[in-house]
Amino acid sequence: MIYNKEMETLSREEMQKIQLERLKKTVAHAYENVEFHKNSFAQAGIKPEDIQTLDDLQKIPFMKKTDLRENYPFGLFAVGMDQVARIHGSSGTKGKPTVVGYTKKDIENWSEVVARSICLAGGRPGDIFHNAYGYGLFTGGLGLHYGIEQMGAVVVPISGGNTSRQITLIQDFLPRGLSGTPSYILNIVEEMKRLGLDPRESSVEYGIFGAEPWSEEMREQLETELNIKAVDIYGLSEVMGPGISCECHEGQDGLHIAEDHFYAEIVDPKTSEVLPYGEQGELVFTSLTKEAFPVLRYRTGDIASLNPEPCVCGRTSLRMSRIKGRVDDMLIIRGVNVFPTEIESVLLSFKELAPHYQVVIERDGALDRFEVHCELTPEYSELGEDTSKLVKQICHRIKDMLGVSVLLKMVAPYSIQRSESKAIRIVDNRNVAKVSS
Ligand code: DLL
Repeated sequence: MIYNKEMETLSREEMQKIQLERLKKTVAHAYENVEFHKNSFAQAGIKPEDIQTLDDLQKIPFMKKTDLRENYPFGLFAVGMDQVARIHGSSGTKGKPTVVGYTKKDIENWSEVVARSICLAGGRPGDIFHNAYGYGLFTGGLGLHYGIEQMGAVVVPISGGNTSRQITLIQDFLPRGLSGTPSYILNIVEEMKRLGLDPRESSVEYGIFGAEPWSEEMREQLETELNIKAVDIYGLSEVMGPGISCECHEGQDGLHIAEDHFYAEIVDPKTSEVLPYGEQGELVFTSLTKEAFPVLRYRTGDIASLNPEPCVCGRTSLRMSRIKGRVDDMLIIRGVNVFPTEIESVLLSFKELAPHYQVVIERDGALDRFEVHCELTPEYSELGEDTSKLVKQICHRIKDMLGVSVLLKMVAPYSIQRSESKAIRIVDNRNVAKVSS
Protein backbone atom coordinates (compact mmCIF):
# COMPACT_ATOMS: atom_id res chain seq x y z
CA MET A 1 0.00 0.00 0.00
CA ILE A 2 1.35 3.45 -0.94
CA TYR A 3 -0.16 5.94 1.50
CA ASN A 4 0.03 9.08 -0.61
CA LYS A 5 0.46 7.75 -4.12
CA GLU A 6 0.35 11.21 -5.67
CA MET A 7 3.33 12.53 -3.72
CA GLU A 8 5.31 9.32 -3.39
CA THR A 9 5.41 8.51 -7.11
CA LEU A 10 6.07 11.91 -8.72
CA SER A 11 8.78 12.21 -11.36
CA ARG A 12 11.96 13.96 -10.23
CA GLU A 13 11.02 17.07 -12.25
CA GLU A 14 7.52 17.25 -10.76
CA MET A 15 8.91 16.79 -7.25
CA GLN A 16 11.57 19.45 -7.75
CA LYS A 17 8.94 21.90 -8.97
CA ILE A 18 6.94 21.41 -5.77
CA GLN A 19 10.10 21.63 -3.68
CA LEU A 20 11.14 24.93 -5.25
CA GLU A 21 7.71 26.49 -4.73
CA ARG A 22 7.69 25.41 -1.09
CA LEU A 23 11.32 26.40 -0.54
CA LYS A 24 10.63 29.97 -1.64
CA LYS A 25 7.69 30.19 0.76
CA THR A 26 9.71 28.72 3.63
CA VAL A 27 12.62 31.09 3.03
CA ALA A 28 10.33 34.14 3.00
CA HIS A 29 8.51 32.94 6.13
CA ALA A 30 11.74 32.27 8.05
CA TYR A 31 13.30 35.58 6.97
CA GLU A 32 10.30 37.68 7.85
CA ASN A 33 9.55 36.09 11.20
CA VAL A 34 12.82 34.95 12.76
CA GLU A 35 15.54 37.45 13.70
CA PHE A 36 18.18 34.72 13.49
CA HIS A 37 17.41 33.98 9.83
CA LYS A 38 17.24 37.67 8.92
CA ASN A 39 20.69 38.19 10.46
CA SER A 40 22.23 35.14 8.84
CA PHE A 41 20.93 36.25 5.42
CA ALA A 42 22.37 39.72 6.04
CA GLN A 43 25.75 38.24 6.99
CA ALA A 44 25.77 36.17 3.80
CA GLY A 45 24.74 39.25 1.79
CA ILE A 46 21.58 37.63 0.41
CA LYS A 47 17.86 38.33 0.34
CA PRO A 48 14.97 35.83 0.00
CA GLU A 49 14.54 36.93 -3.66
CA ASP A 50 18.01 35.50 -4.38
CA ILE A 51 16.60 31.99 -3.98
CA GLN A 52 15.19 31.26 -7.43
CA THR A 53 16.36 27.69 -8.01
CA LEU A 54 16.99 24.66 -5.78
CA ASP A 55 20.73 25.16 -6.32
CA ASP A 56 20.41 28.71 -4.94
CA LEU A 57 19.81 27.05 -1.59
CA GLN A 58 23.59 26.70 -1.37
CA LYS A 59 23.84 30.47 -0.87
CA ILE A 60 22.08 30.12 2.49
CA PRO A 61 24.33 29.61 5.55
CA PHE A 62 24.01 26.37 7.52
CA MET A 63 22.08 26.06 10.78
CA LYS A 64 23.63 24.05 13.61
CA LYS A 65 22.59 22.62 16.94
CA THR A 66 24.44 25.47 18.70
CA ASP A 67 22.04 27.93 17.02
CA LEU A 68 19.18 26.20 18.84
CA ARG A 69 21.04 26.39 22.14
CA GLU A 70 21.91 30.06 21.64
CA ASN A 71 18.27 30.87 20.93
CA TYR A 72 16.88 28.75 23.78
CA PRO A 73 14.00 28.25 24.32
CA PHE A 74 11.76 29.88 21.69
CA GLY A 75 14.04 32.26 19.77
CA LEU A 76 13.80 30.35 16.48
CA PHE A 77 9.99 30.04 16.48
CA ALA A 78 8.44 31.72 13.43
CA VAL A 79 4.89 32.04 14.81
CA GLY A 80 3.38 33.43 18.01
CA MET A 81 2.54 31.12 20.90
CA ASP A 82 -1.15 31.47 20.03
CA GLN A 83 -0.40 29.37 16.96
CA VAL A 84 1.90 26.78 18.57
CA ALA A 85 0.17 23.50 19.42
CA ARG A 86 3.05 21.47 20.81
CA ILE A 87 6.65 21.61 21.96
CA HIS A 88 9.22 18.83 21.78
CA GLY A 89 12.90 18.68 22.53
CA SER A 90 16.11 16.75 22.26
CA SER A 91 16.28 13.43 24.01
CA GLY A 92 19.58 14.18 25.78
CA THR A 93 19.48 14.21 29.55
CA LYS A 94 22.40 16.59 30.10
CA GLY A 95 21.97 20.35 30.21
CA LYS A 96 19.10 22.21 28.67
CA PRO A 97 17.18 20.52 25.87
CA THR A 98 17.04 21.91 22.36
CA VAL A 99 13.45 23.04 21.91
CA VAL A 100 11.25 22.87 18.81
CA GLY A 101 7.62 23.84 18.17
CA TYR A 102 4.75 22.72 15.92
CA THR A 103 1.55 24.38 14.73
CA LYS A 104 -1.55 22.23 14.24
CA LYS A 105 -0.74 22.11 10.53
CA ASP A 106 2.82 20.96 11.32
CA ILE A 107 1.41 18.12 13.41
CA GLU A 108 -0.91 17.16 10.55
CA ASN A 109 2.03 17.03 8.13
CA TRP A 110 4.14 15.10 10.61
CA SER A 111 1.31 12.57 11.15
CA GLU A 112 1.06 12.20 7.39
CA VAL A 113 4.76 11.37 6.93
CA VAL A 114 4.66 8.90 9.82
CA ALA A 115 1.50 7.31 8.34
CA ARG A 116 3.48 6.89 5.13
CA SER A 117 6.25 5.24 7.15
CA ILE A 118 3.84 2.71 8.67
CA CYS A 119 2.68 1.80 5.15
CA LEU A 120 6.30 1.61 3.98
CA ALA A 121 6.88 -0.94 6.73
CA GLY A 122 3.94 -3.07 5.59
CA GLY A 123 1.29 -1.72 7.95
CA ARG A 124 -2.43 -1.71 7.11
CA PRO A 125 -5.48 0.06 8.51
CA GLY A 126 -6.91 -1.98 11.37
CA ASP A 127 -3.50 -3.21 12.56
CA ILE A 128 -2.86 -3.17 16.27
CA PHE A 129 0.42 -1.33 16.78
CA HIS A 130 2.57 -1.59 19.92
CA ASN A 131 4.48 1.69 20.24
CA ALA A 132 7.43 1.24 22.60
CA TYR A 133 9.08 4.59 21.85
CA GLY A 134 9.25 6.87 24.87
CA TYR A 135 6.47 9.43 25.25
CA GLY A 136 7.39 12.93 26.40
CA LEU A 137 9.66 15.65 25.06
CA PHE A 138 11.28 12.97 22.86
CA THR A 139 9.53 12.89 19.48
CA GLY A 140 9.51 9.08 19.15
CA GLY A 141 6.43 8.21 21.21
CA LEU A 142 4.01 10.96 20.20
CA GLY A 143 5.42 11.16 16.66
CA LEU A 144 4.67 7.51 15.93
CA HIS A 145 1.41 7.73 17.88
CA TYR A 146 -0.21 10.37 15.67
CA GLY A 147 0.99 8.68 12.48
CA ILE A 148 -0.39 5.29 13.53
CA GLU A 149 -3.78 6.87 14.25
CA GLN A 150 -3.64 8.87 11.02
CA MET A 151 -3.17 5.77 8.87
CA GLY A 152 -6.07 4.02 10.55
CA ALA A 153 -4.25 1.60 12.81
CA VAL A 154 -4.85 1.09 16.52
CA VAL A 155 -2.11 2.49 18.72
CA VAL A 156 -1.06 0.89 22.01
CA PRO A 157 0.75 3.82 23.67
CA ILE A 158 2.91 1.71 25.98
CA SER A 159 6.03 3.97 25.80
CA GLY A 160 9.46 2.63 26.83
CA GLY A 161 10.34 0.67 29.97
CA ASN A 162 8.43 -1.75 32.21
CA THR A 163 9.50 -4.61 29.98
CA SER A 164 7.50 -7.41 31.59
CA ARG A 165 4.32 -5.39 31.11
CA GLN A 166 5.25 -4.82 27.45
CA ILE A 167 5.50 -8.58 27.02
CA THR A 168 2.13 -9.20 28.67
CA LEU A 169 0.45 -6.68 26.38
CA ILE A 170 2.11 -8.12 23.27
CA GLN A 171 0.82 -11.55 24.28
CA ASP A 172 -2.69 -10.31 25.05
CA PHE A 173 -3.34 -7.62 22.41
CA LEU A 174 -1.67 -9.49 19.52
CA PRO A 175 -0.15 -6.48 17.68
CA ARG A 176 0.97 -6.79 14.04
CA GLY A 177 3.19 -3.70 14.24
CA LEU A 178 5.94 -2.90 16.72
CA SER A 179 8.09 0.20 17.15
CA GLY A 180 10.95 1.15 19.43
CA THR A 181 14.69 1.62 19.36
CA PRO A 182 16.44 -1.52 18.07
CA SER A 183 18.36 -1.81 21.34
CA TYR A 184 15.21 -1.67 23.44
CA ILE A 185 13.42 -4.19 21.24
CA LEU A 186 16.40 -6.55 21.74
CA ASN A 187 15.98 -6.00 25.44
CA ILE A 188 12.31 -7.08 25.16
CA VAL A 189 13.37 -10.15 23.14
CA GLU A 190 15.94 -11.08 25.78
CA GLU A 191 13.35 -10.74 28.54
CA MET A 192 10.85 -12.89 26.60
CA LYS A 193 13.46 -15.64 26.38
CA ARG A 194 14.30 -15.31 30.06
CA LEU A 195 10.61 -15.89 30.79
CA GLY A 196 10.70 -19.06 28.70
CA LEU A 197 8.70 -17.54 25.82
CA ASP A 198 9.58 -17.91 22.15
CA PRO A 199 9.67 -14.41 20.57
CA ARG A 200 9.21 -16.02 17.14
CA GLU A 201 5.75 -17.15 18.23
CA SER A 202 4.52 -13.60 18.94
CA SER A 203 1.85 -11.99 16.73
CA VAL A 204 4.23 -9.24 15.54
CA GLU A 205 4.83 -9.22 11.77
CA TYR A 206 6.74 -5.99 11.18
CA GLY A 207 8.88 -3.58 13.15
CA ILE A 208 9.73 0.08 12.63
CA PHE A 209 12.98 0.68 14.41
CA GLY A 210 15.27 3.69 14.60
CA ALA A 211 16.27 6.74 16.65
CA GLU A 212 19.79 5.31 16.99
CA PRO A 213 22.39 3.89 14.62
CA TRP A 214 22.04 0.14 13.97
CA SER A 215 23.74 -2.20 11.57
CA GLU A 216 22.48 -4.58 8.89
CA GLU A 217 23.61 -7.45 11.17
CA MET A 218 21.42 -6.05 13.95
CA ARG A 219 18.48 -6.04 11.52
CA GLU A 220 19.12 -9.68 10.67
CA GLN A 221 19.22 -10.55 14.33
CA LEU A 222 15.94 -8.74 15.09
CA GLU A 223 14.22 -10.28 12.07
CA THR A 224 15.35 -13.78 13.00
CA GLU A 225 14.68 -13.51 16.72
CA LEU A 226 11.17 -12.14 16.20
CA ASN A 227 10.37 -13.69 12.82
CA ILE A 228 9.40 -10.27 11.40
CA LYS A 229 10.33 -7.75 8.71
CA ALA A 230 12.24 -4.85 10.26
CA VAL A 231 12.59 -1.45 8.61
CA ASP A 232 14.67 1.56 9.54
CA ILE A 233 12.96 4.87 10.37
CA TYR A 234 14.92 8.11 10.68
CA GLY A 235 14.32 11.59 11.96
CA LEU A 236 15.45 14.24 14.39
CA SER A 237 13.49 16.67 16.51
CA GLU A 238 15.20 19.75 15.07
CA VAL A 239 13.83 18.93 11.61
CA MET A 240 10.52 17.32 12.72
CA GLY A 241 10.91 13.92 14.40
CA PRO A 242 10.50 10.34 13.12
CA GLY A 243 9.20 9.99 9.55
CA ILE A 244 11.63 12.24 7.69
CA SER A 245 12.55 8.99 5.98
CA CYS A 246 11.77 5.31 6.28
CA GLU A 247 12.65 2.09 4.44
CA CYS A 248 10.09 0.08 2.51
CA HIS A 249 9.55 -3.57 3.42
CA GLU A 250 9.79 -4.60 -0.23
CA GLY A 251 13.28 -3.26 -0.88
CA GLN A 252 14.84 -2.70 2.57
CA ASP A 253 17.47 -0.80 0.66
CA GLY A 254 17.66 2.79 1.78
CA LEU A 255 15.16 5.08 3.46
CA HIS A 256 12.59 6.94 1.32
CA ILE A 257 12.72 10.63 2.15
CA ALA A 258 9.41 12.51 2.44
CA GLU A 259 10.77 14.94 -0.11
CA ASP A 260 7.67 17.08 -0.41
CA HIS A 261 8.35 18.14 3.20
CA PHE A 262 12.14 17.91 3.53
CA TYR A 263 14.92 18.80 1.11
CA ALA A 264 18.08 16.75 1.63
CA GLU A 265 21.71 17.56 0.85
CA ILE A 266 24.94 15.76 1.66
CA VAL A 267 27.96 17.88 2.54
CA ASP A 268 31.56 17.16 3.35
CA PRO A 269 31.65 17.43 7.17
CA LYS A 270 35.01 19.19 7.07
CA THR A 271 34.87 21.49 4.02
CA SER A 272 31.03 21.90 3.92
CA GLU A 273 31.14 21.38 0.16
CA VAL A 274 27.94 19.85 -1.30
CA LEU A 275 28.61 16.29 -2.49
CA PRO A 276 27.02 14.46 -5.44
CA TYR A 277 24.56 11.55 -5.11
CA GLY A 278 26.27 8.37 -3.95
CA GLU A 279 28.97 10.07 -1.91
CA GLN A 280 28.99 9.71 1.83
CA GLY A 281 28.91 12.81 4.02
CA GLU A 282 26.84 14.76 6.53
CA LEU A 283 23.10 14.99 5.98
CA VAL A 284 21.66 18.50 5.79
CA PHE A 285 17.91 19.16 5.78
CA THR A 286 15.75 22.12 4.85
CA SER A 287 12.09 22.00 5.86
CA LEU A 288 9.64 22.81 3.07
CA THR A 289 6.32 23.09 4.87
CA LYS A 290 7.03 23.78 8.53
CA GLU A 291 5.33 26.80 10.05
CA ALA A 292 6.39 27.02 13.71
CA PHE A 293 10.02 26.00 13.37
CA PRO A 294 11.35 26.28 9.82
CA VAL A 295 14.90 25.03 9.37
CA LEU A 296 17.21 26.10 6.56
CA ARG A 297 20.17 23.83 5.80
CA TYR A 298 20.25 22.17 9.21
CA ARG A 299 23.48 20.19 9.78
CA THR A 300 22.26 16.93 11.31
CA GLY A 301 25.69 15.54 12.24
CA ASP A 302 24.54 12.20 10.73
CA ILE A 303 26.62 10.40 8.10
CA ALA A 304 24.81 8.94 5.06
CA SER A 305 24.59 9.11 1.26
CA LEU A 306 21.70 9.73 -1.18
CA ASN A 307 20.40 7.51 -3.98
CA PRO A 308 18.04 8.87 -6.70
CA GLU A 309 17.36 5.47 -8.38
CA PRO A 310 13.72 4.34 -8.42
CA CYS A 311 12.90 1.60 -5.91
CA VAL A 312 11.33 -1.85 -6.37
CA CYS A 313 8.34 -0.69 -4.30
CA GLY A 314 7.27 1.77 -7.01
CA ARG A 315 8.06 4.93 -5.06
CA THR A 316 10.25 7.47 -6.81
CA SER A 317 11.53 9.36 -3.77
CA LEU A 318 15.20 9.96 -3.11
CA ARG A 319 16.53 7.37 -0.69
CA MET A 320 19.16 7.88 1.98
CA SER A 321 21.44 5.13 3.15
CA ARG A 322 21.27 3.78 6.67
CA ILE A 323 23.05 6.21 9.05
CA LYS A 324 26.62 5.07 9.60
CA GLY A 325 26.96 7.14 12.75
CA ARG A 326 27.16 10.68 14.04
CA VAL A 327 30.11 12.86 13.14
CA ASP A 328 30.81 13.36 16.84
CA ASP A 329 30.59 9.62 17.64
CA MET A 330 33.37 8.76 15.24
CA LEU A 331 36.26 7.12 17.06
CA ILE A 332 39.78 7.82 15.91
CA ILE A 333 41.77 4.76 16.87
CA ARG A 334 45.45 5.35 16.08
CA GLY A 335 44.56 7.45 13.09
CA VAL A 336 41.83 5.14 11.75
CA ASN A 337 38.23 6.41 11.73
CA VAL A 338 35.75 3.88 13.11
CA PHE A 339 32.04 4.13 13.88
CA PRO A 340 30.49 2.01 16.63
CA THR A 341 28.10 0.48 14.04
CA GLU A 342 31.13 -0.98 12.23
CA ILE A 343 32.29 -2.64 15.44
CA GLU A 344 28.69 -3.83 15.97
CA SER A 345 28.68 -5.48 12.52
CA VAL A 346 31.74 -7.53 13.43
CA LEU A 347 30.50 -8.45 16.92
CA LEU A 348 27.12 -9.64 15.66
CA SER A 349 28.78 -11.96 13.16
CA PHE A 350 29.69 -14.13 16.20
CA LYS A 351 26.74 -16.22 17.33
CA GLU A 352 28.33 -16.60 20.78
CA LEU A 353 27.92 -12.87 21.51
CA ALA A 354 24.86 -11.12 22.89
CA PRO A 355 23.86 -8.03 20.84
CA HIS A 356 24.80 -5.69 23.68
CA TYR A 357 28.15 -3.92 23.66
CA GLN A 358 29.94 -0.73 24.59
CA VAL A 359 33.12 0.98 23.48
CA VAL A 360 34.91 2.30 26.57
CA ILE A 361 37.63 4.92 26.08
CA GLU A 362 40.27 5.29 28.80
CA ARG A 363 43.25 7.61 29.05
CA ASP A 364 46.41 5.47 29.08
CA GLY A 365 49.31 7.88 29.70
CA ALA A 366 49.42 10.10 26.64
CA LEU A 367 47.38 7.63 24.58
CA ASP A 368 43.72 6.71 24.42
CA ARG A 369 42.85 3.09 25.10
CA PHE A 370 39.80 1.67 23.33
CA GLU A 371 38.11 -1.26 25.01
CA VAL A 372 35.19 -3.09 23.49
CA HIS A 373 33.01 -4.64 26.19
CA CYS A 374 30.74 -7.47 25.18
CA GLU A 375 28.89 -10.42 26.68
CA LEU A 376 28.39 -14.07 25.81
CA THR A 377 24.80 -15.11 25.23
CA PRO A 378 23.36 -17.26 28.04
CA GLU A 379 23.67 -20.34 25.74
CA TYR A 380 27.43 -19.83 25.47
CA SER A 381 28.13 -18.46 28.94
CA GLU A 382 29.89 -21.71 29.98
CA LEU A 383 32.58 -21.55 27.30
CA GLY A 384 35.30 -21.68 29.96
CA GLU A 385 38.82 -21.71 28.54
CA ASP A 386 37.48 -21.42 25.00
CA THR A 387 36.47 -17.85 25.84
CA SER A 388 40.01 -16.57 25.39
CA LYS A 389 40.21 -18.31 21.99
CA LEU A 390 36.99 -16.61 20.99
CA VAL A 391 38.25 -13.22 22.20
CA LYS A 392 41.34 -13.66 20.00
CA GLN A 393 39.19 -14.55 16.97
CA ILE A 394 36.97 -11.50 17.47
CA CYS A 395 39.99 -9.18 17.82
CA HIS A 396 41.46 -10.66 14.64
CA ARG A 397 38.26 -10.09 12.74
CA ILE A 398 38.00 -6.48 13.98
CA LYS A 399 41.60 -5.94 12.87
CA ASP A 400 40.88 -7.57 9.48
CA MET A 401 37.65 -5.74 8.76
CA LEU A 402 38.33 -2.34 10.30
CA GLY A 403 42.09 -2.14 10.40
CA VAL A 404 42.29 -1.34 14.12
CA SER A 405 43.41 -3.24 17.19
CA VAL A 406 41.14 -3.01 20.20
CA LEU A 407 41.14 -4.59 23.62
CA LEU A 408 38.15 -6.85 23.95
CA LYS A 409 36.73 -7.50 27.39
CA MET A 410 34.18 -10.25 27.87
CA VAL A 411 32.05 -9.04 30.77
CA ALA A 412 29.52 -11.08 32.77
CA PRO A 413 26.16 -11.81 31.06
CA TYR A 414 23.61 -9.00 31.63
CA SER A 415 26.25 -6.64 33.03
CA ILE A 416 26.16 -4.16 30.12
CA GLN A 417 23.44 -1.66 30.86
CA ARG A 418 20.27 -2.51 28.89
CA SER A 419 18.61 0.39 27.16
CA GLU A 420 15.01 1.50 27.52
CA SER A 421 15.46 4.13 24.82
CA LYS A 422 18.66 4.99 22.97
CA ALA A 423 21.58 2.68 23.80
CA ILE A 424 24.79 4.23 25.10
CA ARG A 425 27.46 2.76 22.82
CA ILE A 426 30.40 4.97 23.80
CA VAL A 427 31.53 5.44 27.38
CA ASP A 428 34.24 8.08 27.46
CA ASN A 429 36.20 7.94 30.70
CA ARG A 430 38.86 10.46 29.69
CA ASN A 431 37.24 13.43 31.37
CA VAL A 432 37.15 15.36 28.12
CA ALA A 433 34.53 15.80 25.42
CA LYS A 434 33.95 12.94 22.97
CA VAL A 435 36.48 12.28 20.25
CA SER A 436 35.52 14.28 17.24
CA SER A 437 36.67 14.48 13.68
O1 DLL B 1 15.47 10.13 17.51
C1 DLL B 1 13.54 10.87 16.27
C2 DLL B 1 13.16 9.46 16.02
C3 DLL B 1 12.28 8.83 16.83
C4 DLL B 1 13.65 8.81 14.89
C5 DLL B 1 11.86 7.54 16.58
C6 DLL B 1 13.24 7.52 14.60
C7 DLL B 1 12.35 6.88 15.44
P1 DLL B 1 16.17 12.93 18.32
O2 DLL B 1 15.97 12.46 19.70
O3 DLL B 1 16.16 14.40 18.07
O4 DLL B 1 15.05 12.37 17.38
O5 DLL B 1 17.53 12.31 17.81
C8 DLL B 1 17.92 12.48 16.49
O6 DLL B 1 19.01 10.31 16.44
O7 DLL B 1 20.26 13.01 14.47
C9 DLL B 1 20.46 10.57 14.61
O8 DLL B 1 21.75 10.79 15.11
C10 DLL B 1 19.74 9.55 15.48
N1 DLL B 1 18.82 8.75 14.67
C11 DLL B 1 17.50 8.91 14.51
N2 DLL B 1 17.01 7.93 13.70
C12 DLL B 1 18.06 7.16 13.34
C13 DLL B 1 18.23 6.01 12.53
C14 DLL B 1 14.79 11.05 17.11
N3 DLL B 1 17.21 5.40 11.93
C15 DLL B 1 19.20 11.72 16.20
N4 DLL B 1 19.49 5.51 12.38
C16 DLL B 1 19.60 11.80 14.76
C17 DLL B 1 20.54 6.09 12.98
C18 DLL B 1 19.22 7.69 13.96
N5 DLL B 1 20.44 7.16 13.78
